[in-house]
Amino acid sequence: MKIVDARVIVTCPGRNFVTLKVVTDDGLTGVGDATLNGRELAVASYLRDHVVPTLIGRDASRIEDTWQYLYKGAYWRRGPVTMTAIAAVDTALWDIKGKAAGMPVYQLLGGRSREGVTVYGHANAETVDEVLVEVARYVDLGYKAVRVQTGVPGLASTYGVSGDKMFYEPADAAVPSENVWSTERYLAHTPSVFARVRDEFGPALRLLHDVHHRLTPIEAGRLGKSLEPYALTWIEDPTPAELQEGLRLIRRHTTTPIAIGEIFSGIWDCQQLITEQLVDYIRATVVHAGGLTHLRRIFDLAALYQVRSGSHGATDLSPVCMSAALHLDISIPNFGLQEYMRHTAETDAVFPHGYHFADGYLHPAEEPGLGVDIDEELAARYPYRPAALPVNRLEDGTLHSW
Ligand code: KDG
Ligand code: MG
Repeated sequence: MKIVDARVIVTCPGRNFVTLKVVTDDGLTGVGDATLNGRELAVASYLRDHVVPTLIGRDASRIEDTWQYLYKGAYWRRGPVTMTAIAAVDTALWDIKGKAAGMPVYQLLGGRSREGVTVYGHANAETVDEVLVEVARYVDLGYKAVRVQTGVPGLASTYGVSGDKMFYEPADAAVPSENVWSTERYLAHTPSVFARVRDEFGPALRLLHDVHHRLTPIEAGRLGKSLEPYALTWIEDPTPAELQEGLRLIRRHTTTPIAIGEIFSGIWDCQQLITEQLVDYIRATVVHAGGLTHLRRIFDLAALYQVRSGSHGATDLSPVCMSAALHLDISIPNFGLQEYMRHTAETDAVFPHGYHFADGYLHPAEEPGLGVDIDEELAARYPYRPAALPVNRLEDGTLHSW
């Protein structure tokens, strides 16, 4: 089963996606997501110029060996561009292996550990009154878990709060737009949001909140403590995590669970967070953390330390990534939650897929492989458009974490 072709497809059906399609000499094809929001063309070039030439003639069945070849062989290890490129190849090879075996990929990963993948949606609005309506909308759709974000009184705009409710898109301009941030205003406001939401929806609904890396560890400890009465499932990215030991400080001050990892590209970004039990959920995902092969390694380590998965699933991760993530989610013992931001109809048409949502759960496709493809003709109708994520400044103009 030799690789005879590998194509990098860049398309923008409403937002940019990069996809790798691998073809074998016996006519099988596999797809892998290679989208790195705001840095798409860097990964496209990495794949086209440096990876694809090494794939031609390679045995498509050798997934682990190919992973090691791309990781160790490049000399330059880790980093989001490299790990996203490796993820695309790895995902495409798992897709091919499933098709060759005549089984959905989750069967090759050990089979089902649950009936469905519990997902959470994003309720966001400028005011608390408005966000209650958004939460109700998710509850009516059957969701068991909802992430809640609101604007902050006194701030003109807040990352994570958008006009378009179901298809939220943060990469909004070719040159980054700018938001202004105030930790003082945010910490004063946020507990009142969750007091209202908990009061309105009762104890059973799982509530989550994303801090988008805005706080220092001690500020995050204060936020977690102030949210304890509202029993959140997690606060996400309370602080940037390059300094893994920084999470110890948050742990000393609050029992609110912590989820972290959507920008992680591999196991070395989180091994201390996991082995010291400094987080409760690890949010790394297939496309940015080296594919199914490497993400499973992270989740296996996490399982030893009672840390659950909570994979990133925003709109900038294509349906190819979502398809792959669901095969892992349904099979691993320590699954926690899966984020699910819906894609637009244009995106769904470019990436026909077999996974479906029902009553708060996503279900992976049952066909051989990952159960997703890219319609290359349709994709070609949507040329790349530069789009970057916003940056964030404090009120005095200091550049801040986002
Ligand atoms: O590309 C960045 C987005 O995917 C991210 O900001 C969304 O924080 C996010 C989330 O949790 O979905
Ligand atoms: Mg997030």
